[in-house]
Amino acid sequence: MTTRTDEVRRQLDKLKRDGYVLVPNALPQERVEQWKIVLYALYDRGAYEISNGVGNVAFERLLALEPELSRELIGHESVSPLLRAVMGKQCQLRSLRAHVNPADYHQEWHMDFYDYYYQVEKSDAQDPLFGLCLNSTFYLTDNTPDRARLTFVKSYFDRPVPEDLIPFLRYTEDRSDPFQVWCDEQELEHLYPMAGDAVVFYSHLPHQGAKMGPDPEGEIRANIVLHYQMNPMFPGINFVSNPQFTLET
Ligand SMILES: O=C(O)CCC(=O)C(=O)O
Ligand SMILES: [Fe+2]
Repeated sequence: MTTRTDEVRRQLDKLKRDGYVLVPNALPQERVEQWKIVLYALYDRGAYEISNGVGNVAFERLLALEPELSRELIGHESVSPLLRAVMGKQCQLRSLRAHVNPADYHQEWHMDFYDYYYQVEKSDAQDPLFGLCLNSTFYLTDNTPDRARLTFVKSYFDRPVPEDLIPFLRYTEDRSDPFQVWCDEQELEHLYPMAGDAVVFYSHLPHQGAKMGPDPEGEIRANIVLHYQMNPMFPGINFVSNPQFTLET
């Protein structure tokens, strides 16, 4: 019999080895259905912040619009052992955003944390802290191999992409852009998260979502992405002043 502890250990091993792991059955179907109703209604009303050329439509304000549903996803029990193992008490929510893909969808190869390897230069500091981010992406529709996928470039968990590609680490719809071509040529791993599954991964890994054809009726491809960042000065750290008033003000 595989216990929950065995399962978490296996997931953590995979996360440590490759930088990504699929967490099956993270959300019950009932919750998946609730979220789909919310997102499809927002989409029908045109209440989204982004609609881009690769087919992603994004909702950025769910914390305000759906506080109860959103709150439950923050440090959700299905992914919290993984977040806890990597970030411990330094784990802080950075952003929560959902996507639907109503039309053709072939995402640009990207990292969510493009600047992970370039933080020293970007911060222009003598002793910068090195930030680290994790994604927990919850899928609301089935990504079966004939229908859709999430793909990672393998073996780039602990090394940067070749230096000559740095200028091309940005949003583009041009499939012949050098970073796009380079990713296509690497060893890849396709994940097929089903409705209710989550994928936890380091945000600096190159990845790409896609769908193959039209969605089944009433099943627009959808997901919710929570980014977490390391906060070394988390509120529980002992310091002479309390930052809360200042942060909120
Ligand atoms: O599955 C997808 O559409 C891509 C998801 C993604 O880019 C992310 O979770 O950061
Ligand atoms: Fe992403």
